[in-house]
Amino acid sequence: MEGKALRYLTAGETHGPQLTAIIEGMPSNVSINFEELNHQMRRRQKGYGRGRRMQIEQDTANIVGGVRHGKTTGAPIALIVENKDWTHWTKIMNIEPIEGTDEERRRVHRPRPGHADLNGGIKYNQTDLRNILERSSARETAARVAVGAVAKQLLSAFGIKVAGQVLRIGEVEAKRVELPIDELIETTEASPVRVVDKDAEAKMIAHIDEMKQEGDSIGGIVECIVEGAPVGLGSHVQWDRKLDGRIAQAVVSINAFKGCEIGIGFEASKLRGSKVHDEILHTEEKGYHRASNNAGGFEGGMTTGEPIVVRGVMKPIPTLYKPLRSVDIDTKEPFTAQVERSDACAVPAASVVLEHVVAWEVACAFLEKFGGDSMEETRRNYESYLAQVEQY
Ligand code: EPS
Repeated sequence: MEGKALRYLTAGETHGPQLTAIIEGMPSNVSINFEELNHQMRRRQKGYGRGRRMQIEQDTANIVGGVRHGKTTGAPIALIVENKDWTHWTKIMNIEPIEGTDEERRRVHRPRPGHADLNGGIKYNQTDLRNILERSSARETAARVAVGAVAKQLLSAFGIKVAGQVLRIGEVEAKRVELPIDELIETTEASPVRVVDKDAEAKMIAHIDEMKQEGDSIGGIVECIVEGAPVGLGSHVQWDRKLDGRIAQAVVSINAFKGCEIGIGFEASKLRGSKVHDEILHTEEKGYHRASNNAGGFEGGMTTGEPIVVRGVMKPIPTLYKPLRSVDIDTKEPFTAQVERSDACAVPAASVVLEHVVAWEVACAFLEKFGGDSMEETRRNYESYLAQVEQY
């Protein structure tokens, strides 16, 4: 994080009073549309396969610092997202010491396979695994969407648009349809599983129902597309300035994500070079552009000016109604995990999270390249660069 033009931190527990995020480095005079911000928050809550918790929460991102009269001031932006569920957890999550039995304290001593429970318990020397699971919960992605939604508003002022779609849920693969970005945004928004392919949509819903009935969960593949980013964001000169590498780190940091692909990704391993690399063309109207976009908008860790295409793979949610074997940390005896409230599938929501973490990384690279303490300064720098690109 050191040295980045733009950075953020989040804090807060899933059943605590709120999630908190601080964004540092946003220039002044970025217009903030609160309705749009909360539209993004609501998008993350939707999706077929979500559990009972989402009936409790109605997420809004409240800005409590760094914005005045609808515009950023250049000061750190502080955002809070309330947990409505907190009212049921005031005793259990109290910051003061509490009296009570293990049951009353809801002490967790049975680590769930696939969660941070056991490793976190060992590492932080906690005998109550709640102190791990409260923070490792994917509830934290609400804060990341709030932060990414601010980044999206910066990008949108420069004509950069971000969309997402679901490509796979468990055994069901959706056909990948190329659509203009606005149409992609509209079509996926109207789908309960965020797909364009209607045949796949029905099969995915049935697949989620089947998993739910069996007390199981299911993962999938989600894709994010960023259109309108100029050539030259990121850099080939140093490993940690390669923007595709930074995006991969951000993607795998999303709860339950296990991998990332850029462009045709792993598919490139099967094809010969002449079928993979994107030929370079030049016309008066478009300037430099590519005959294809297998590279997903990146060469040498820098944007090519073609759309950025990023995919992430999400494992099935590990909180299962169908228990897996584990060991009690008190007794070291085997047990099969107790039933917990859970989502059978959160892949549609994860596609919204993916959009926001990718948007954030692009916004960081954008401000690293163009700098500026105010939007006016950033815009001058951006436009002067575009004029240079046109001359090249
Ligand atoms: C989550 C478990 C569930 C999900 C939660 C992520 O919450 P709870 O433990 O309260 O039942 O609903 O997701 C969210 C709250 C959210 O906003 O996405 C987990 O263990 O990761």
